[in-house]
Amino acid sequence: MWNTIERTGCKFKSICGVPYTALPIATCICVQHNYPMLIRRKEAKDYGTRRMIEGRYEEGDVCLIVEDVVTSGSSVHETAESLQNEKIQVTNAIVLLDREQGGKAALERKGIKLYSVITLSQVLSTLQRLNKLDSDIVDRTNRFIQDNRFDGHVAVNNKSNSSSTTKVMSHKERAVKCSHPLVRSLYTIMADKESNLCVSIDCASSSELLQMADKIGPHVCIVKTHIDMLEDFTSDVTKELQRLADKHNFLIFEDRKFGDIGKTVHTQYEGGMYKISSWAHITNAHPVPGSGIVSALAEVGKPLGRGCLIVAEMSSSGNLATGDYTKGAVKMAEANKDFVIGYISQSRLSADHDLVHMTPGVKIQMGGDSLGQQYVTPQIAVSEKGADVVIVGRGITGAADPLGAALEYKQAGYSAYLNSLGH
Ligand code: 5BU
Repeated sequence: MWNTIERTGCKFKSICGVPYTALPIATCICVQHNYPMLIRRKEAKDYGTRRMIEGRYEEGDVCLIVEDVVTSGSSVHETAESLQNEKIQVTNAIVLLDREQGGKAALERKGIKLYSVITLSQVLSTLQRLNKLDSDIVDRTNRFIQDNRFDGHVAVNNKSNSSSTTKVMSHKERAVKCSHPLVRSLYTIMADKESNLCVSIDCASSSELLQMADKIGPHVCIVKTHIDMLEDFTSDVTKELQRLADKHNFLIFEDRKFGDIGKTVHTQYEGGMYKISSWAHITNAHPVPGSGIVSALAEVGKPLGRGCLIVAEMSSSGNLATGDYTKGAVKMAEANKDFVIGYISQSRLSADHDLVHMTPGVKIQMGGDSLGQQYVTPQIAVSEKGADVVIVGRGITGAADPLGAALEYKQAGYSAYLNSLGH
């Protein structure tokens, strides 16, 4: 919680825990970081001189509120009111877990910005990804949260209130409504990190790959690899990559582009030196061998909760993935949604919200390279080509300042997404 407070950069003079569960948390933070602690009396004040707020404070002081769980936000608000009655200012609150039932928005309406260490969707998607929670519980929990949102102090049933006019579904909505758990995880990450950016780290050195993933990881929803480009591969690289994926909350996409008969791809996906299925959340396949490729990869990947993208279109000039080939690819994905989570595409191919469209060939400087790659800007990829996720390689990894470039691509891709929602 302290790390989150520090990251927000918010300034305050004292700290007040919402009684009672947050009192020990506030106490520890105050002791460890040397802040005065204020205590709000919860009991009704029945005799005159007793103050509702105990501790050392002056009029105009700014106090940070600490809470363990926020649902409607009413406990935080009550504590803020007691402090404000003493002319203590409250503009920020920190909570360990935001149950995402409207508390954050309700507090914001009262002028209090709520920061959370973790949200309930993050908890659910993480536990599900690690196979610690089955999808039935996740579905029921998501449904409960959706149907029990708070507006002020009144629970609003979303079903009777769903007068949404936007045609494009938001990441948040897709995080709840999509059927594949991995897709829900992906959209949860995208919503939480406000990023529809996948960075493609195509390099020959393991340390370069890991350093770049560590640096750019906080700003992307996916890190894409070509693991067979590494000259010094050992299984430690993929272990470390998984650690970074947990640390920075991104998914790993091994851009293997399987393209052989079922029996062969089964072994290539599960075994060999790279053991791709054991560490890559997502991989992809060419549809050219027919649907046997999907069945074979699914045999390996489905029990592990993995997902596969079908390469339905390509970015390189003169490629043959067009017309009926692309149509066949679209059908193959739609018929195998238990394992296929979407497409690598250059246009919006399916109206099915369960299928993610990821688009490579993206660079702010349009044009191409000398070997046939063709680029469009992140704006065009999202708003004209219908990309849900933009895949950027050299635009970021080849920049003088890869972190600065990643932030620029993240901003460009995300604002194009917000525009598509009509925001
Ligand atoms: P670039 O550096 O942004 O050009 O890298 C693009 C990445 O996406 C690279 O790893 C390609 O292998 C990958 N890619 C692509 O560029 N175009 C395609 O149609 C497909 C994959 Br499929």
